[in-house]
Amino acid sequence: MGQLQRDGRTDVAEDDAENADGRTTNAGDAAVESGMERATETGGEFTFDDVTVVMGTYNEEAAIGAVLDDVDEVTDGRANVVCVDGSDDRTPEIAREHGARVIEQDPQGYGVAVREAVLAADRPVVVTTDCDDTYPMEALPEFLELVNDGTDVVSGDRITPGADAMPAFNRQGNRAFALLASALLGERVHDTTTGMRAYRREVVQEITWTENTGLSAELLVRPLMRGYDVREVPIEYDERTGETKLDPLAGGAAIAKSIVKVCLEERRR
Ligand SMILES: Nc1nc2c(ncn2[C@@H]2O[C@H](COP(=O)(O)OP(=O)(O)O)[C@@H](O)[C@H]2O)c(=O)[nH]1
Ligand SMILES: [Mg+2]
Repeated sequence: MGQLQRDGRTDVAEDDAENADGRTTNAGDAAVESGMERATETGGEFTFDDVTVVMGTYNEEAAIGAVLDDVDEVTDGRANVVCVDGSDDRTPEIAREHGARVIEQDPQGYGVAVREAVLAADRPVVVTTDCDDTYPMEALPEFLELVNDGTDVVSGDRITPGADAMPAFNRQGNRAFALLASALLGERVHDTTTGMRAYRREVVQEITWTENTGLSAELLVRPLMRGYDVREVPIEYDERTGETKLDPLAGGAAIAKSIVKVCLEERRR
């Protein structure tokens, strides 16, 4: 998949070269996505100008300023940001002050928000994160580099480095979800519920997403089972700013159910 995409970008570069000779070409048609045009200008590699960072935001006024500042600092203000917001606090105002695009949505759960957010991204590389200051935006350059190496989905693995800041119950639960998914997938995955990933946008657009609390696991499992190039990279995980929006018991049960359902559906495809 990644190889095909890289080949596509090379073709565009050749068309542009022909154009420089004054011959008429379809370079404009070939470079349907402006991100592809930009990628050719930078030697076929995506830059942060090609990245949209997306998140669901639900009463995160204590954290959102720091998260968006980090995105700006790490990407030099070049990544754009989409927040799908269900807050009744100042979160959306703070997001807009930071230049983010805010899509308002009644709060209906994590996956309903994040699905809308990934589908609203308008650049060729889509990064998800939580809006709680737990995920290391410093890892964005590494994530982008892996996408440029041909990886379709880069998944931040919190569990392997220890996730000391995660509540112990959640850590054990996340280990169990990863074991369950690994057994069903037939290959070892380490963190199925991480909120921080980078996707080539085609991946999120080509697949129909059905899960809510289990969306994060679904966003890993379906691409894996369809043969996309998915890679986990270890990331540090910080203590949350503000209150969690997920009930660990009910949420955990929903995630386990989603993993089984999605694996069975993918096997039957
Ligand atoms: N818009 C919207 N965002 C949500 C909803 N539920 C959770 N979120 C956001 O999704 C992200 C993940 O939720 P979080 O509470 O961090 O879950 P945890 O990481 O499992 O503790 C956070 O940025 C939340 O603000 C919702 O119903 N609507
Ligand atoms: Mg979180």
